[in-house]
Amino acid sequence: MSKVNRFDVITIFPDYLAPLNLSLIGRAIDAGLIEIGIHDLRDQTSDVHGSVDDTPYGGGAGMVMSPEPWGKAIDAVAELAPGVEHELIVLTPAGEKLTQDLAIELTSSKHLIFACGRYEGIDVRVSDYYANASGFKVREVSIGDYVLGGGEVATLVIMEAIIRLLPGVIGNPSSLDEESHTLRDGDDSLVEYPNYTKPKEWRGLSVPDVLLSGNHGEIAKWRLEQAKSRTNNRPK
Ligand code: JCH
Repeated sequence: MSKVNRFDVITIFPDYLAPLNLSLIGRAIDAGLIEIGIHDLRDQTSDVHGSVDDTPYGGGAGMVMSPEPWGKAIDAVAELAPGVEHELIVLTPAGEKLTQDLAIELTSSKHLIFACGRYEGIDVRVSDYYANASGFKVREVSIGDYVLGGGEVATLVIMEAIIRLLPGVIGNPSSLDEESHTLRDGDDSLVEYPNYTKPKEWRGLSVPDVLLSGNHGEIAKWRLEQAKSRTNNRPK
């Protein structure tokens, strides 16, 4: 299966994406596993002020991002990955919720383009236009039911969730299918079981005896029970 190898992010705050050069993602870039481009939306404006927003039709508070700078920016970054399908991710609190299953699905895309709005968001005709443009797939995505100031932090979250799944990015690939939200009980995904490491006793707290028993069957059974009770007792 083909995997993502190019990400482009369009934003009016390119510095917000600086953390992409650190840690796991930075190493994936340095190793040549992925390419990332960060693009300033204002580079696509023609007026001296670099205007990217305007008042909403129909009235109401706040400003809405104008469609044309977005159209120019998206057309330009699409040319950076010729001959593959472009998947445009528009961040919005109203989008499809990010889950581990969605992150896994997005690893199959060859070119992901993240549109990071600000203000009250982007004129919806940008999503509508590219949804009907040949060579594009469009998704509106949210990372959870709370309101951020813009799409940049949501993009960091989604990119990290995807990139750590790509072959070669994590040293120990078996740690991927054992972890939180991939542990399964039949069809249901479970949260992680609790972890312990040395020392055996710390500030009066002991490691459960079963984990010191060397009995791998009992350990697996205990971990599954812990994961189930944590899943069922988690608030909301
Ligand atoms: C965003 C905003 C009030 C939007 C502008 C662009 C994503 N999960 C998640 N939470 N928040 C976002 C997100 C993504 C992109 C943008 N804003 C700010 C503020 C709005 O309506 C009341 C909509 C927020």
